[in-house]
Amino acid sequence: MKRVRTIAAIALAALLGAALPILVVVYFTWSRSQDADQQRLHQTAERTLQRANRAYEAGLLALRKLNQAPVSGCSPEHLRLMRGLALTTHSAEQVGYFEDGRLRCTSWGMTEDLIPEPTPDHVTADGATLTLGVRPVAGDNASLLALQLGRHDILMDPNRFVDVITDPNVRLAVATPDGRLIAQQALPDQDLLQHLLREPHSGSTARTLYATAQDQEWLAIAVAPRTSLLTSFRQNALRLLPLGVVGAVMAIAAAVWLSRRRLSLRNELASAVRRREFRMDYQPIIELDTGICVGAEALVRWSRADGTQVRPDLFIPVAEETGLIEALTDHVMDLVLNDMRELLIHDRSAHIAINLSAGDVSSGRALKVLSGKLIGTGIHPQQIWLEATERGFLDIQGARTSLAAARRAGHCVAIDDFGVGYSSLQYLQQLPLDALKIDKSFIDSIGTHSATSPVTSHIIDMAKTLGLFTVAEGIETSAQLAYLQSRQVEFGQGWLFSRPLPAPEFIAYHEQRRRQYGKAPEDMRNPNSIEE
Ligand code: G
Ligand code: G
Ligand code: MN
Repeated sequence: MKRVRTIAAIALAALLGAALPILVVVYFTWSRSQDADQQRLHQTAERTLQRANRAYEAGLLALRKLNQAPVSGCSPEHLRLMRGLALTTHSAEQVGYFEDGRLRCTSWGMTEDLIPEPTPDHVTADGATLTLGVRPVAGDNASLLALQLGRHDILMDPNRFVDVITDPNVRLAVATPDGRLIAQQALPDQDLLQHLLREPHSGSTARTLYATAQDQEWLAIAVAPRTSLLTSFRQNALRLLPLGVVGAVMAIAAAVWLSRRRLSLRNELASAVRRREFRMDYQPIIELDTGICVGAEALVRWSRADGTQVRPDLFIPVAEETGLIEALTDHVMDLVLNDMRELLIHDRSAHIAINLSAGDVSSGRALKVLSGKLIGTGIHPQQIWLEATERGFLDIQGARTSLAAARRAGHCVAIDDFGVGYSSLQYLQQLPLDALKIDKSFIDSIGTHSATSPVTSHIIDMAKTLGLFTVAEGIETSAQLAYLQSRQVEFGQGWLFSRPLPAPEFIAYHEQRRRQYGKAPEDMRNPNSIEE
């Protein structure tokens, strides 16, 4: 069940981890595409403006030449000149000449019909006039634009004004600055067009992007549907998506790797517990006053099949999570009793401290198991101390019951890693304890500052007030030792004395210390011990 839940949680994390890079890429691609398209559209509007101006100026140039030519109206030279300019001016379809308000002749020749001079729709800044929807005298009857200056006019195809090479999805329009439409490429949204003619600006709607460009003669409008945005988005996305995919794959790989490591650690731990692949190290505990080795703390060691060591602070939490801790604690007890039986029988003042996990403490199960295992070994319960961390006291009622039972059975009970957890003084007072182990972090602070951490001193005072004896953990320097001795801390362990040792080495160490410092005094024993 736990496994299924872990896998589900990991899968969810992997999914989120994978989705995030892709979403980020999509978002950036989208906003990049939108910006890029808007910019491109604006450039298109600018180019349209230039195109309109070129067409207009070509017409204007031709008109000026005609007006300045020293020829009499509709003379053969005049007609020839008009025909020549109609042919050479790119945007011109027809050139015309007015006299007395009538069109008298054109580049096609003399006019029979008396066509009146049109009423202009617009006057340009150069003083030329524009008339929309004019039909030529000859040729097809397309609706043209008449540009007139003086007596001459030029009929132009308005499409020349929007003759810009661009994306086929982009539609263009050109108008006068006051909003009179000159030409358009069938804009899909005529309402939008009207709006832009009244109020030129750039922007977007749900379905389109649009941009305008303007100078003193013309207003150019470019409109693109968002579908074209989508294509450029797709192109951008195609370019960027591999990045997102790589990110996603990396996230998934990391999640899978972590989960497999976690799951494989669980599986490996389960089989290690089944196969009993653990052994114990023993870190000597020294009476600080005399230097005698009074016992050791048993520390579990797991060497994997490949020879690598896993630290207990890594696998103990996993064992606690998976319920393997009970079997592991049982195994630890077997190992300790087996390793230390001879030493403990030989030296009744010696003890071994066993670490209990939180579950072991609150359930009280470990104690029953221990009592059963001790029967027939010849080891006194007084020689086995139990260490419980503050996490074991969260269930204060359960802790009190099982600790009291442990003391009744003759064991000495210590609170481990004191000061780093969340135990309150009130709890401490309520618990039936014998000893307090001062965490290494408080010992570390001794002598490193000009004044020793007041907390360390406080913890020592507190232990004394509560009638507990103290064990200092992680003593590394003689300065620390001197301080602890001056504060009458009873016991200590640490690299200054010895690292955790395999059983035979610890037995040798213990023996050597005994010879060096003499026999342990009787009061080294558990104050609760019942003498036989
Ligand atoms: O010496 P070492 O690095 O192995 O200790 C790491 C931590 O692992 C210690 O703080 C101790 O609380 C925990 N630990 C060591 N051995 C045991 C054990 O046998 N049982 C439990 N529950 N914890 C242990
Ligand atoms: O159960 P507990 O948390 O007390 O376990 C003690 C841990 O501290 C073990 O991992 C042990 O190897 C480590 N240790 C013991 N003495 C010293 C010491 O003097 N210095 C350092 N750095 N670690 C120590
Ligand atoms: Mn400990």
